[in-house]
Amino acid sequence: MDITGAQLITRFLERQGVALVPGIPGGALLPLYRALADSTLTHILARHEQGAAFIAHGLARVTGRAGVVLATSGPGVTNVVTALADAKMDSVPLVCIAGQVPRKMIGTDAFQEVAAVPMARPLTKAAFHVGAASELLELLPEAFRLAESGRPGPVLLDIPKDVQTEVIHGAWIPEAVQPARARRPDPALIAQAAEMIAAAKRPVLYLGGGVTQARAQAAAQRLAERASLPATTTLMALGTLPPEHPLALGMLGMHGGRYTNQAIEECDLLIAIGARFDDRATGRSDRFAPAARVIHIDADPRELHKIRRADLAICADAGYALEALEQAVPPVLRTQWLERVGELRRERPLLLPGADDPRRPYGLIQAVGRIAGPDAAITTDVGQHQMWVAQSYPFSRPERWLTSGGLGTMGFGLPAAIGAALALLRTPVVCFTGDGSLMMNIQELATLAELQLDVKIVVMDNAALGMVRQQQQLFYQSRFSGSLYAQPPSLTAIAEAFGVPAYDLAIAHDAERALRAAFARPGPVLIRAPIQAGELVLPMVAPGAANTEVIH
Ligand SMILES: Cc1ncc(C[n+]2csc(CCOP(=O)(O)OP(=O)(O)O)c2C)c(N)n1
Ligand SMILES: [Mg+2]
Repeated sequence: MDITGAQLITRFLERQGVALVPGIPGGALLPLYRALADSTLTHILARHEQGAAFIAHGLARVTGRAGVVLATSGPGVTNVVTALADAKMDSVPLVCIAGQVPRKMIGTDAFQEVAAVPMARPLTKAAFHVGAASELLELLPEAFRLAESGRPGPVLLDIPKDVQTEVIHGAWIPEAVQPARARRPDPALIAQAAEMIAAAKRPVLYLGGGVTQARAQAAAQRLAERASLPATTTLMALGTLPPEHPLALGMLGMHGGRYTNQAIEECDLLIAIGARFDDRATGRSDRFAPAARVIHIDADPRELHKIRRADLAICADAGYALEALEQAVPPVLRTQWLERVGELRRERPLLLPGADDPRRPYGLIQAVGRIAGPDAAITTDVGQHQMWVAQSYPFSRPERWLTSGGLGTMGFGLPAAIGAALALLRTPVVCFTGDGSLMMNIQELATLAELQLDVKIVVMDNAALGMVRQQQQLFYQSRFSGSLYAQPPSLTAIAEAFGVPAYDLAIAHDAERALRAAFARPGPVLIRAPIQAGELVLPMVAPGAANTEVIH
């Protein structure tokens, strides 16, 4: 078979089961867009490449399979960089297909030439320059294999325009690749871990995004129940034990409950699974879980001993490891420790002031939780609203909770919600955002209006970069520098101009009824919820402090 590089790309994507490809065309990618027009793939025309890439995040984070994003050379691919870095931090499988100037022009500062591979290399699992169309036969499946296997992550393919038009004689369409999970755990190490768990008096399970990635929620719950292990989750794993679960300790770290951080302070064994001891979770790491021995299980060997020396380190897929541990640990009751945890919960509860008032942050979030129901997918942007949601939303499906955890990228929420809604047709999708963050990819309202997806955008509008304002209030003598908007625009008018109907809770007599009305309306809706600029996210551990030195 004789086909061009561009045709090979689209034929392979079809075979790989990729149905949706967000992107934006440009000169260096036009041969691929020509082939796309003849394919069964559906192109999602975003309005900014970062938006396209975060739509791919939404697809990938919800389905667990690689999202694909198309970007042209030069500014197209530089616009994608933030989303690649975000995917690396949060272990999201992503394949970026980027155009490049024709081979003979590389190195001449040609129009829209950027050295994409060296730029992307530190931010990706792998970045490949495709030097000839025939190399695609290997590199296309390799890109997907790398993106989806072990600890997932982003991969970049840099494909010159003339490689896209080059004919490959005697070509074939490579077989689709299946994700290869990380290895099974060594049984001898699992036996050791089970012994340590059985011997522990005050163990705590510390579950991270790797558990979500492995879709191992049920195994995590079973292990916790069998061995009576109170379990804390990182931001990335919220919902693994829903808040009402008796063993759920909630989120740890900078904005975690005081009882949660105190339980970790007192634990004698910390069992970290698919978690990477991120500084937002651990606080000052040399004072994190000071009395504990540590078992650390992770798919990525580079995470083991990286921040905290583990007493027992196991390189394995979180799901396999949880299942093996469940088989290996003896059932125990641990009455004393669970009583102590109950006491901490009563003495140092996570307070949610205003939880019954839908005009205040926690009350708004809880009202949305009641209306959206347990199957909804939730995205956020970055800031106070993100942490209020993390603290108080009734999460029960971790794979439907999408937030930019490691990189903390403002602008993530709206495009990620579009991606989630494309993946989960007929499931409600809620994007909690801030007035600052929404502005960073607001152009994707046009994409959303065009697609008419069931995305409800809840903008918590405090006319401020609230999280920055909060830190300035708490740590910089309330000198508000660059964190307050002097002339906030009308977000409802902007939404309507894009073709997205808008509701303003500022003019609603009954906020919860207005919310219900907005959610009942099919298709996209933006809901503006005014929030007092002085509302704080508490508790808070100062950056660099120990988790027990907390402002509350
Ligand atoms: C791209 C980007 N730039 C800057 C920051 C730093 N930052 C973190 S939170 C925040 C404020 C976010 O404001 P908003 O979206 O309105 O949320 P709020 O905190 O007010 O709820 C800023 C500027 C960031 N996280 N991402
Ligand atoms: Mg704000």
